[in-house]
Order: sequence, then structure tokens, then C-alpha cells
Amino acid sequence: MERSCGFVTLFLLAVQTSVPYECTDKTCAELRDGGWSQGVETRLNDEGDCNIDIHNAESLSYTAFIQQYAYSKPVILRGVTDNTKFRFLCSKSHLLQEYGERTIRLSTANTHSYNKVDVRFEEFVKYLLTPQSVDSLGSETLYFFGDNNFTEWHSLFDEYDAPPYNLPHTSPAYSFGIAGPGTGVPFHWHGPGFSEVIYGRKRWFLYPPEQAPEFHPNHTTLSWVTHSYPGLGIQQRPLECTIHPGEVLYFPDRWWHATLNLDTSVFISTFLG
Ligand SMILES: O=C(O)CCC(=O)C(=O)O
Repeated sequence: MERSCGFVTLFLLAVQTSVPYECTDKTCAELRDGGWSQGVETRLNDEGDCNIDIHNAESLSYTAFIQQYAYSKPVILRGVTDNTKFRFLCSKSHLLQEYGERTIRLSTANTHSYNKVDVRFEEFVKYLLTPQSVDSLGSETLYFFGDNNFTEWHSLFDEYDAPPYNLPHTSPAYSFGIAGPGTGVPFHWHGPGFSEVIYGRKRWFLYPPEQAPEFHPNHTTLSWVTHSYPGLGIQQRPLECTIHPGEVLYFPDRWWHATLNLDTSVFISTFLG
């Protein structure tokens, strides 16, 4: 019985893209956004421009990925992973049931993530997953991303279907996160990797290593988008795009990047180190 219910749910999740976006029925919302949505009024509408190349799985071979993007510029890949089951496991009710009592580690959302705070996962979901205000500082925003306890969460991460493109001489490492609308990570850089959104929408801003953006390391991405971005000249504009469930963004080594969650988002990065 339980097994067939699970199958029906998985089947419904598989067709979730055909669920009308306006539907308000609770079951329908669970299917569409895993139950994470906090209401239309808390979503940010502006998805911005998209000036990053986008490829479907069939249109980009591994060789073409290596030659055209791996060491030179970001790219968005569609349909390269099938995370139907992982998405089901990441619904709010399922994660609360499995991990509600576990402790998770949060980081402040400033460029250097100085502070770490440990909380119960259930408390994080109930009290800390709130929409970001434009005036909050990065040091006042607690972000759940990375610092994952792989021993406790391995049965979830084992179900993640990672992007199939690897870089020679690197091994993948996951960072999983959940964050409220308006939150994000301000500009920083590190090694190459992929980012996939499981629920919600995430806006990305990227600059090549030689074009460091102007930003305050303790101001949030929302503050940068609101106050600095509108004044940028054409030459100063970032590469940018909003990614949706089923899309994966690749960022090359040392590229500056910042993120802005437009909805409550569940996401996972695969770092290639
Ligand atoms: O997904 C995010 O909000 C942060 C991602 C990020 O900064 C990273 O993958 O390095």
C-alpha cells in the first residue's frame, strides 16, 4: 500500500511541470514547490536578463562542454540530470519528518561567512527561513548551505543525480542548501562547480576572474541588486540568469559569483576540487 502511494506521488511529481502555476490547492502546491512556498507576496518577481548560453542535454557533448565552457565561461544545462526522486525526498514534509530533530550548521551570508550557528533543522524551517529585507546585513542573515553532515544526510545525497560532466583530475563534493526569498550569497569566488535548483528560482550574477565587481562584503545580494546594479554601465554588467528546477548552472574556476533566491529555494552545488 505504502509503496503504491509512493509510486503515485513520484508519478505526479514527474508531471509537475504541467501543473498550472496559479493553482492554489494545497496538494497541487506540494507537487509544484514541495510545500516550500511561503505565498505569492513573498516571491520576488524580477527574473532579470539571461545572457548566459543555455544548452539542452542533447545539444552539448562532453567534448564540447570541455572545449567551449569548462575553462572559459559559465553555461546553463537543461535536462542533464533526472532528480525526480531527489525532488520528492526534498519536499518540506519529507525533510522535516526525516531530519527535523537533526542539528544543522548555518553560516552568515557575507562574503567570508565568518560566523557559524548550529540549530535544529525544524527550528530553522519554522523560524529562520524568512524572507530577506533589503536593509539586513549579510552578517545578520543565517544561510543553510554547505557544512552538511554527510554521515546523517547521506541517504538523501545518495539519491542526487549529479551533472554528468566532470573535469579531469577533480572529484565532486556536494553542498546542499535551503533558503528564503531575497536571501543569497554576496560575491565571492573559488574553484569550479555546478549549481542545481530543486525547488524555487535562483538568480545568478557572474564576472570573470579579471573583472572583480564592486560590492561591499557585508551587504547582501538583494542590497547590491537594488542599489548598485541599476547604476552599472553596459560594460560593467555581469553575466546573469535565473535558474529553475531542472536547470544546472556551471561556473568555471575563480569566477566571481553572487546568488539571489527569488523564492524559498532548495538547491545543491557540486564542487569540483
Ligand atoms: O546557491 C547559493 O545560494 C550559493 C551558491 C554558491 O555561492 C556556490 O555554489 O559557491
